[in-house]
Amino acid sequence: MELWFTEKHTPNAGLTLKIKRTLYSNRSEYQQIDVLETEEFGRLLLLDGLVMTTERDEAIYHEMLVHPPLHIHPGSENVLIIGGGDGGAVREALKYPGLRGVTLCEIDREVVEVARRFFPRLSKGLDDPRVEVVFEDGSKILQGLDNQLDVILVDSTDPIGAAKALFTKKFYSSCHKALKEGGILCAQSESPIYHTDIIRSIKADLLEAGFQDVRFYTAPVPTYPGGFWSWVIASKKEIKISDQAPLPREHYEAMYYFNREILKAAFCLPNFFKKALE
Ligand code: AG3
Repeated sequence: MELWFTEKHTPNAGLTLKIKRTLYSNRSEYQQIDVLETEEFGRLLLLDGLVMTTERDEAIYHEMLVHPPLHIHPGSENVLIIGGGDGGAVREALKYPGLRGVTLCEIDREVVEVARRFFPRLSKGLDDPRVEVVFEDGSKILQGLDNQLDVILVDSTDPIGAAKALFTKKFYSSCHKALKEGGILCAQSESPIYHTDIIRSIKADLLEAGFQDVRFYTAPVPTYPGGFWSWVIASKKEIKISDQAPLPREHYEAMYYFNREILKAAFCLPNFFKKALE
């Protein structure tokens, strides 16, 4: 018997993967969590039936969530990651020698436990002494923070359920307040193929929340809707893509997707995306 998993991206299209076996399946306090072993993409993490990450293409997503912002704001000392309980974003952030501390704020303790058990390549950074893991609602952790953070990274699910609050003007305003003068926010911002309405409202809300410069960039993520993904950087001052190389050379060589040419190229948007943002 053959087992196949499908995530529907619209009522009429989706991604289908052949499954070897189910490794984990449980309803946590917040969501349904499943880990499946696929033929093509290695282990697959699902939250509420949506693809969060796979062993084969996670590096593209996590490198592209972390390195563009940390190259645009080199010298960052502290990073707050909201969501991202699998640890992939933490792993990438730890590559910066100047970094003093990373706080991971994940709402669901069970996601971190599952990542530690089934995705050691992603979660390995969580035990680093520079990392603090906090189990809290990402929209609440910013309360009371004022002018304190260099970088906030939002590694959320789609804007449904618990993550909905992370796509609001209110949340962006508390990020703006929590960030230092030159601080930046970088968030995953869904698929340019299917979610241009969401992308447009992210842009409008970030500008209304007070950010001076808001720019999107893209990369392919084969297992996400449309196979093509976007991220947004919001800055309190003009975004400048510097020529600095803040990482030790061996990290650039070992990366799967990111390099300094990609850093510039990723901000060049296709016409349909530019028009959607007008
Ligand atoms: N964060 C982005 C997941 C969005 C995917 N959406 C979907 N499959 N419908 C994933 C967390 C990885 N650290």
